Amino acid sequence: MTNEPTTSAPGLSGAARSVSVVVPTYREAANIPELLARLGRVRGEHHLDLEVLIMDDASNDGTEEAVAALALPWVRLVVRTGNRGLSPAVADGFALAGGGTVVVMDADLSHPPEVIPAMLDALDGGADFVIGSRYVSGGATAEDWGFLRWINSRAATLLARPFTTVMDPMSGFFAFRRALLDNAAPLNPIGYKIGLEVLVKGRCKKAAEVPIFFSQRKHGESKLSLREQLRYLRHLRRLAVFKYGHLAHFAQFSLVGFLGTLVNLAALTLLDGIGVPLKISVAAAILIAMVFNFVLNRQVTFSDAPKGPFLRQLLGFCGACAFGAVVNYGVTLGVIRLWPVLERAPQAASILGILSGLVFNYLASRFIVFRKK
Ligand SMILES: Nc1nc2c(ncn2[C@@H]2O[C@H](COP(=O)(O)OP(=O)(O)O)[C@@H](O)[C@H]2O)c(=O)[nH]1
Ligand SMILES: [Mg+2]
Repeated sequence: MTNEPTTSAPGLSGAARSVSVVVPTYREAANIPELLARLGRVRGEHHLDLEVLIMDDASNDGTEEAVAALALPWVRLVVRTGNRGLSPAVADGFALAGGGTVVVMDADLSHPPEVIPAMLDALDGGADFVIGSRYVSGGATAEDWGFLRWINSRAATLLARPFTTVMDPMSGFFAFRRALLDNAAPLNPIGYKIGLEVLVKGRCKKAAEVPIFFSQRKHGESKLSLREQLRYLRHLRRLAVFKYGHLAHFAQFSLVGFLGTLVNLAALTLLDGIGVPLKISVAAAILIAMVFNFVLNRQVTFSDAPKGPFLRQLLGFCGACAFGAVVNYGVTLGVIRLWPVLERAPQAASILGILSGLVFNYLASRFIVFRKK
């Protein structure tokens, strides 16, 4: 590729602003005419050099005919057959986008195209990422959105907090300068939230939000499934590792340890309740919790490590934990020896011991039991 000057250089006032609108579609034929009519109006009224890339996953529902019938020279339909999915479709759109600014929006008319000029203004004003936002003042969602979907969206938003402080990071309506992608880490769009992926991997510093009224989709149905929501959790995990490295792994390891404590207590309660002798209940509960922790760490925390033989890895993990217990013991007693006043409050020393044991367990797990290739 050559580096020709374009009319889209940021801040080049007067020249038409060049924009590529990427629209992922699957079975949206009924929405295409109105979407393109409204985009066409925005294009004309604001004198935008605007192209639309419809990234369709071979819907075979009349989408191709609907686009062909309108015969708009600024609209391009790409029918994809491989690597299906919303995020891959959008990522392919990025690669084809010729405009200096990229806008991503849904085809189902939930996202008002009329807001695009305001989004461009925000970029001109210094923002590096602009969101069409439901949750800033002036924004709203359609009335009959349903409580479940609302709470769901809110919870998902809260979970994204460690990565961004914007109010609506889940939005599928967003804009950024295409050049942002040149310096971004490789995108790994595994889930629905490609906007969040760009925001984090693009290391955006100044995100802005433009309020939108998020309408109920007019035709067709949503493809957002429960499976997508589980993939969202995996997506968050990857972003956490990208942004926080070891700290993210350590946090997961600690969370697993906390859950293991609950499992330990629950197992003890259960076994004791059904009359198992205490000495056996205590030992069995510890064992159950250890296996629980092992499995979760193997499948989740250290899923990036190659899976060794199950039993051998389990023994390694238990060995690491046993050493961790020794570290805990040593640190606790050491701290008490250092500050004899703590003899009356051994819990304080014990907390330091537990933390040291945790860190030791983490290091042994990460670098010995679940080491990466
Ligand atoms: N290319 C492509 N687009 C998709 C796919 N799934 C959803 N979309 C499009 O992505 C946008 C958002 O999807 P939608 O079902 O409305 O999700 P919701 O708004 O979260 O309910 C719409 O324009 C869909 O047509 C897919 O697998 N491939
Ligand atoms: Mg939708």
